[in-house]
Amino acid sequence: MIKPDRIVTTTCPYCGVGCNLQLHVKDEHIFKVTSPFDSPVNHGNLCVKGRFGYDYVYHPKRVTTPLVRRYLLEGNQELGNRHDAPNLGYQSRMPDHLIPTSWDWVETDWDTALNITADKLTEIYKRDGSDAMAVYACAKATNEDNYLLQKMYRAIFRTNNVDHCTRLCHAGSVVALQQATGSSAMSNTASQVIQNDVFIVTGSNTSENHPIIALQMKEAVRQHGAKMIVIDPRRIELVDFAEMWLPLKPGTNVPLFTAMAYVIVEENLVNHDFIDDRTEGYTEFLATLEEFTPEYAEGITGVPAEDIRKAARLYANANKAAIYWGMGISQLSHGTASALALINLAFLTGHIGREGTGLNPLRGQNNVQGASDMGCMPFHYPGYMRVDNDENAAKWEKTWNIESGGLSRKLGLTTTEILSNAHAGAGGIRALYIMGENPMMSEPNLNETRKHMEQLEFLVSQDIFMNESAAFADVFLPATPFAEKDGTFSNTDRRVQRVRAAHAPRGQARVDWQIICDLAQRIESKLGVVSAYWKYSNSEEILREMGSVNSDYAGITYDRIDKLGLIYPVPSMDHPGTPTLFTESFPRGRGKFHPLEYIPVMEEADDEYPFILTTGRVLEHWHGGSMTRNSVLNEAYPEARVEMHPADAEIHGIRNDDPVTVRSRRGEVVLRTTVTEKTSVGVVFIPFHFAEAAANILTNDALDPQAKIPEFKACAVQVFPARKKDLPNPDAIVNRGRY
Ligand SMILES: Nc1nc2c(c(=O)[nH]1)N[C@H]1C(S)=C(S)[C@@H](COP(=O)(O)OP(=O)(O)OC[C@H]3O[C@@H](n4cnc5c(=O)[nH]c(N)nc54)[C@H](O)[C@@H]3O)O[C@H]1N2
Ligand SMILES: Nc1nc2c(c(=O)[nH]1)N[C@H]1C(S)=C(S)[C@@H](COP(=O)(O)OP(=O)(O)OC[C@H]3O[C@@H](n4cnc5c(=O)[nH]c(N)nc54)[C@H](O)[C@@H]3O)O[C@H]1N2
Ligand code: SF4
Ligand SMILES: [Mo]
Repeated sequence: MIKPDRIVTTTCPYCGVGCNLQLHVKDEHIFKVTSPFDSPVNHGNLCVKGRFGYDYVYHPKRVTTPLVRRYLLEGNQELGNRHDAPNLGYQSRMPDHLIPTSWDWVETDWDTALNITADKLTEIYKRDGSDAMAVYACAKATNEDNYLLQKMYRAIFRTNNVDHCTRLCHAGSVVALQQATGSSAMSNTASQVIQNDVFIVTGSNTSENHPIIALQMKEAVRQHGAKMIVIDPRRIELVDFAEMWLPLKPGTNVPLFTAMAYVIVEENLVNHDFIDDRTEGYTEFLATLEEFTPEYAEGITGVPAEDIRKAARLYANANKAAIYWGMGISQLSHGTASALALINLAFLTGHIGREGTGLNPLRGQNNVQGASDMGCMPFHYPGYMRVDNDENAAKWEKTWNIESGGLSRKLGLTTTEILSNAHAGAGGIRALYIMGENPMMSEPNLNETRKHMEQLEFLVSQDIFMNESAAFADVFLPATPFAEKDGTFSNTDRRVQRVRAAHAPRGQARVDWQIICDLAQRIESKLGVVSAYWKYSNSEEILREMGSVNSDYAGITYDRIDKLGLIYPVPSMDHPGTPTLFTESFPRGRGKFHPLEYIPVMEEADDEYPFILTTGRVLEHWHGGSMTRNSVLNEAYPEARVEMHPADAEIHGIRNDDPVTVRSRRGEVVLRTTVTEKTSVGVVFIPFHFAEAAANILTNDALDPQAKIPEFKACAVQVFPARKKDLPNPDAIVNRGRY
């Protein structure tokens, strides 16, 4: 047995569950990962990613040297044409027409890379002003990294064009929860699921995407007698443990959940005390319920009316009931309405504000909760303080040593808007800074996204891999992954936990927040200002600065969160944390009912495009694949597959493993078929992890009008047999790239 030099306790870099990891380090390498049995979140359990998925840290393709394009060194603008010229490595598996094969990367030192970055950003800012500047923050990076990134853009470039992948994720849930309660996080912790008598899991493939929470859900059913209702178009693994499964058609959440509300009202299962004491808008809501009979919903959703009645009774009659949800609610052009439909149910029954109840949007990325808390959003400073409020702005102006009135009060652009506004001329985004995101895999309609990327005048990528988006960048700043940095992540329970470095950065890579501080000072000196403070000696100082204004984090110190973390709000140094929200009231006062109407998905199946495509994830892979496809996990799931129901496969003469072309109105991909009853008739599923058959070439970029989240969960496609030789070769890249 290998004896470790040291064992470092830290937090998993993958999903929002936030499992505690012990990294076993020998000779400056992690060689094994275990988990402490007393960890509050996962009790020693880990999924395959947490246990085995750390080796991307050492992958030969990791970039650990700053890179700039040759034209920037030689000052030759001609070479800066994004459209042609030879391919020079660092490329991805993406089809050729989607990657810029143009420019030459040159390895350089930090001084050169940062000076060029500071020069270009300053030049563009001076010429085109705040509105030309934008930044994507990173839900993989720490709270400290993210806080400083938005500080740099707000304090120096005076813009609120700051956003991150939360926009593509729980944006619908966040907007709905804000409107109805005034808060946007999970109301209860995931581990309270064992206290539920009844719980609904909807739009969440929990076993693959929050595996350790799924374990607790199964425990709730098997050991504590809870009844689980799964509402999902796919036959996900949790269905095996469920009391009921309601397989609704994609995009029909509003009629289904509103019909449940209809039944609860019709059968007088409502909690009148809760409605009187804690809510408003009930009468207006009632007035719109009339049309949502279970029979009407059956016609739209395909779920038998009797099942809708039964599910409504189960949920309403429970003593303690909760709702857990995911992307099947949020990622629709009516994502906000879908989440509001769930919130209405909790208000009707009073299943909120107590332990073992609640409204629980399971947050996805390891630190998406934290990046949002840190103000990496276009409408909010850290702590969800609106940017268009003078009092809030004044607090941050004081903290950042900025003249009164200096911070922008103008709401910024969202992720999707930032890219679609990339153009020359008035109001155009000219410079984009991306810290650890991959829009060229994660945005919908990639052929369109590519056009936007090409419109940028200057793009900085700060990442650990040359991902599909960094291929468009002018400068690449090599950051360190979780294993090489200190800081904190905030998980889906709002638990703030420590991240600890296992060893020093590889090569010349630097910690994200240190890159930002260095760059910010160079930019300030070029602009001739010295305002905000950038000289931190450790990451805790950064968190303390943020917590001095954001009261949710006021009582959080590294010492206090050393072993167990703390669940915010933690308003003072002696406060024990707040696992259950809304026990007395909602942040907006009363919870607000919202009347809803049914709006179909933007693109329904028709004769020409007869299948509905839904996209999502598999257990072994992570999003655009930068991490997991550069890991041993890729061997467990090496290629893109489309799932199709046996009945559809038979009609179309498609067998398991056959290559097929999947085509939408926006593009096409070729991949192998998995014939399975996991998907339903008329619906095909593609995970979006595979650049060589990128699901987002197909998806629709229609947005939810309020949350601006794209409709990743439904678009119309054709599926037809393809030739084997048209299948992409997932290994092609290995020979093409330099790393
Ligand atoms: N292995 C792995 N785990 C991950 C991630 C990853 O990439 N890989 N990503 C993380 C992130 S950022 C996130 S946001 C979470 C996402 O976790 P999930 O929300 O579980 O994500 P998806 O895989 O998109 O699955 C969405 C579920 O919604 C269902 N669905 C689709 N359409 C509808 C609909 O119209 N109504 C309803 N009610 N359901 C529908 C799908 O069938 C599927 O079961 O996972 C996190 N965990
Ligand atoms: N079709 C379809 N598209 C979707 C979705 C879907 O369900 N279907 N889901 C959407 C959702 S919910 C999400 S959250 C988005 C995710 O979209 P993205 O956030 O764009 O995807 P990731 O692949 O997680 O990108 C993270 C990047 O951060 C880098 N990285 C990792 N650790 C660090 C670090 O410490 N520092 C820095 N600087 N970089 C780091 C990784 O190498 C990687 O390139 O995708 C969205 N897109
Ligand atoms: S459940 Fe999430 S946090 Fe836990 S080990 Fe798996 S990926 Fe990591
Ligand atoms: Mo997400």
